[in-house]
Amino acid sequence: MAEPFYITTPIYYVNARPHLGHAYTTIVADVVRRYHRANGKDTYLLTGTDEHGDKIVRAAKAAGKTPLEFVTEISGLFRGLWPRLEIGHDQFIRTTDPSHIKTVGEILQRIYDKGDIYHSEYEGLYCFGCERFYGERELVDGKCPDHQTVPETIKESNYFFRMGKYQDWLIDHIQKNPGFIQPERYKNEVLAFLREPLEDLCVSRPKSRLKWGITLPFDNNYVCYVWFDALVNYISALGWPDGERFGKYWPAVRHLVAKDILKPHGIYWPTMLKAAAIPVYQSLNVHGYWNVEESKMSKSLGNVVEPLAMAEKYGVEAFRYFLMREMAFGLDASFSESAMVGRINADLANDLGNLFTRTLTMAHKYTGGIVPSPGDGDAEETGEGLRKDALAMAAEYRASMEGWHFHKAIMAVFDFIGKMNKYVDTSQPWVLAKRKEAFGQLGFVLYNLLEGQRLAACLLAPVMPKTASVMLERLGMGEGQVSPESLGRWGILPPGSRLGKAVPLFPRIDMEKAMGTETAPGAPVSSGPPLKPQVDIEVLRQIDLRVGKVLSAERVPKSSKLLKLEVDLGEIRTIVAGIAKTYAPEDLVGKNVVVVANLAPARLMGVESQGMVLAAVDGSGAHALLPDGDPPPGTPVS
Ligand code: ME8
Repeated sequence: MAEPFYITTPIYYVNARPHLGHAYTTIVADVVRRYHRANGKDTYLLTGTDEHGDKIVRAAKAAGKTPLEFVTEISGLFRGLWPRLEIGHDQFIRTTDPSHIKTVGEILQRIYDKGDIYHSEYEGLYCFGCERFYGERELVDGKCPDHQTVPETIKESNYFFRMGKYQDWLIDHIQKNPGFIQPERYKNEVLAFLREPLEDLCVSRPKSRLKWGITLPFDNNYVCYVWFDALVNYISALGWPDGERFGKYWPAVRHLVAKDILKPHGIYWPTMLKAAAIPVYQSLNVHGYWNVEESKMSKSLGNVVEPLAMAEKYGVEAFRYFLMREMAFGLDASFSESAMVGRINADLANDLGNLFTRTLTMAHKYTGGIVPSPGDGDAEETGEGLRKDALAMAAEYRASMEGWHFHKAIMAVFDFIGKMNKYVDTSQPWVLAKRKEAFGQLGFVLYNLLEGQRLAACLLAPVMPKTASVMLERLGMGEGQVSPESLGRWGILPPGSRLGKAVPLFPRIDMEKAMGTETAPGAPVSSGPPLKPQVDIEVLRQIDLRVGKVLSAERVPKSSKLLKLEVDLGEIRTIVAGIAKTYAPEDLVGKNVVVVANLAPARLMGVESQGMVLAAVDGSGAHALLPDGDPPPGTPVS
């Protein structure tokens, strides 16, 4: 029976549309799934949406919808996005699914019956943005580290999970199972946290404050804390306790998350499982954060990357390739469209694409479009090197994929592609083709090149499935070509089989045109990201737009994107705007801009921004809206 391999993504909050970060995690899950499936494992990929809690209620209200209407709509955006990014999930779970709600109730009841959930009065510091209590030592300068707001002291009667009781067990488990949390730095982070006494976890919210949640089975006046509810998705999806899939895939599970949710996954979840007497998951795999042009991705900076827009502009395969190649798993990375275009041109169009067309064109010209036999060449003369390089590369690739070092695996393949390009130059098939006595040699060289690309295609298939499929089809391999044997062996391509015609795999992108308004050649035309859900006029009226006159402007140190402006709105505000790529500071002084005047202040690169300048944002930068005439500062915009 095939070894089970269960991989999960976080279930994403439906308070906002999917962005680059969500796409990255889910693409990684898909790449891992495809790799292990090609290696003969029985894989199962779970993703979904996290739909309860206060955050969602507030977002639904702002959109003028009921929570259920709202979550159904946004959840649909996530569900609809994944197939368009070539992600093949096996299941999409929603925390509003009745079967999930039932399982959460059963787990709560089980832990309660065991005596590990108790009722108590609690006074603590509560961050409404995070929907949780904070301990003093978790705050930074007395503020929530995520929201930069001072938490409110609230006193409430609530239910608590005896998490502290499992602290020693958890430390021991992490130490005895080295791959339990990886990479190492995140394991160390969890262990560092566990050096202090672990407090019990508040797992309820009174219905007087929050109704949008799962009612506690033992007290109708409370709903379940959203994290306790959400984490259970990983087993409710499999039909815990006696579903067939649960029996098959649990606990062979690899959870995949970013560093923002290390604590719930590294501490709450294993202790919850332990308390409920369910085997603990196999591993937690944690990646870093994508920034955009070195700034944190945020709505207020207007730099949120829409995955679909990128994939439509540059092609899904190139987008997947860039994300997997650019980020070292575990570390932060920076996204920029120009870096992506650079990589597409250098790696995909030049190195891979040219090699592929060059080789097929030569094979059609010199061997009549038939895979030649390698046997007739002189290995000494032409170098056994390529075969050895290929096998060493395949081994390095495998070790890197198994260790979640995806960028290294890809680098190994592209290093080999570079070697093949050099091999063409040094072996000079066009010279061999001129000498009859060198025909055996020519066949040997061409076979090596074709077989090398067959192997490269198989190894790149998890990241770029369609490209790999086109390559394999042109190389004369039929459907279902990526088998466990095909990934580490040489000599799979059968001599005598017919080759397809050369096709350009990745057209070169004109950087200037692409970064302007034009779309890349060959890519479907996109007229900007899809429209957001409709809002009621009342929602719009809540936003106070004003004319402001820019009094002064300067660059924000260490940022290529941000300008710090002093703006007169009738009162003087400091506003940080992501428009430094489009405007020199002196261009803006004396200009009128449109400002969102009632936006909550936010810190950007250490500067408090007290509003937001409206701008049209496209691939070339952010173009501020500059009203005509000279309306006085503070004039409302409607
Ligand atoms: O935390 N870079 O949902 P969420 C990389 N519902 N990955 C990013 C990212 C970035 N800048 N931003 C987000 C929740 N992500 C909970 C999870 S699980 C039981 C409940 C990705 O919508 C990354 O995977 O805030 C991160 O962990 C996740 O989105 C957070 O998604």
